[in-house]
Amino acid sequence: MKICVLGQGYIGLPTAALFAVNGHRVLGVDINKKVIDTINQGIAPFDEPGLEELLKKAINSQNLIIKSNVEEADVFLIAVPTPLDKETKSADLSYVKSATEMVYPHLRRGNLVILESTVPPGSCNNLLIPILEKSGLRVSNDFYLVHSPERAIPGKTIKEMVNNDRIIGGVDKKSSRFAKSLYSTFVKGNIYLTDVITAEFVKLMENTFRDINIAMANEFAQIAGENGVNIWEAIKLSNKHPRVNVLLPGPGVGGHCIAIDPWFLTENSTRCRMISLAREINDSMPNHVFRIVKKMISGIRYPVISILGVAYKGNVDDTRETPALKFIKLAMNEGFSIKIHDPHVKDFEYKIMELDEAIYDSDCIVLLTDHAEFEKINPATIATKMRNRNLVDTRNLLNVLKWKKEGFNVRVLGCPYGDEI
Ligand code: SAJ
Repeated sequence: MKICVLGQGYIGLPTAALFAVNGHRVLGVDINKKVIDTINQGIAPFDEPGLEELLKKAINSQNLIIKSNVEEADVFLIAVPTPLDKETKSADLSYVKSATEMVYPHLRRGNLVILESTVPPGSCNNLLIPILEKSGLRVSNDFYLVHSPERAIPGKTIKEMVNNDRIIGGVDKKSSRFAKSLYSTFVKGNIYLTDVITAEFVKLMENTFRDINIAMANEFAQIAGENGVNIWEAIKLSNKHPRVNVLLPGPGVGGHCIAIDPWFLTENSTRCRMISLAREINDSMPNHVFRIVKKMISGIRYPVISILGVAYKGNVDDTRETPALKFIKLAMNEGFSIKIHDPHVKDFEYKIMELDEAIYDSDCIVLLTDHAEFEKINPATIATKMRNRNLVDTRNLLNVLKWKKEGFNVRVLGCPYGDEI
């Protein structure tokens, strides 16, 4: 099959490479010239374990080429971003729309169109079909259409793309079956078929489920601290119950999915209370962390904070929707100086420094991201370079005893003061 994959980002690129190494001829399309050149040289434009190796294999097989224009193909797969319009809290479908506009002039009888981008329920029917039918072809009669939402978690994208179960929602059974046979070339998980709107809804439910459960963990963390309970220990024990699985608290929810998708579910509804409340709780976590920091270093004039980690989660270089940004803005608004270290992130709104520079003359380290590198930091070498020895760990990542031994005053999110072990 010839497959044209529109969008060469976090999902489109690994998907294109997986199809290519499994024998399909793949044309990857992107609007960014720099991304096109980088990928064609076999270099991954972002950090993802195993991606560069897979990409090299795909390029060497001569089954993958990246260009800026769509061409005729058997299958068109759309994997472009669907950001949140922050003012209206609704999906910005402009990229999906323009990708679909790029497809329809090349659409031929018997083609399959797959939408992988996350969209509000009804988007395939209301937005995609009318654009695709400008080709003069009719959906179901002349071409096939499915929504097959991606489910892979950044950091394990390739493994999960291959091994996770997949949902395919077609406009009709023929569309679903066509897509199933195609994905079966690399998906080892089960493939479940449904209708298109159910597939759209299921994807949003999954991420909303996670968001609500993280909000619950964040609320538990705040109550635990007030009650003299160590939340990390309490979660560990709760999760020994066979039907309980409490997630972990943190400085807030970031990333391109969980912090956004719940709004796609609520945008056409007037009934949503829990979903928006969970968003509110998670969005308020940077404020909570900042309150902890302020209390810890109150009285210090011209306070300097060193932030460890601005990626939205550990071991990735992605800062989209990172809660670190809100924390930084809150701190700067109150006159705090901020120095940032993140071993994964290259581009960010603020300067990223080496560890030594970021902690030099600082009054407090605030760990926001659970990068593995931070566990290896030796507090003894840090201690002498700081102006005051304070540490706030929002991920329960560090060995508190070791830091205390070096004279650090330590606070861990969700723990009463002095009980962070
Ligand atoms: N987080 C917590 N506590 C937790 C788990 C996560 O605070 O217990 C935070 C993380 O630090 C991060 C945010 O939540 O800031 C989201 O991280 P994540 O690892 O939960 O999820 P994503 O956004 O990287 O990927 C999610 C996944 N969805 C689900 O697990 C339901 C992934 O499977 C989806 O494919 C992806 O969204 C997507 O693209 O939709």
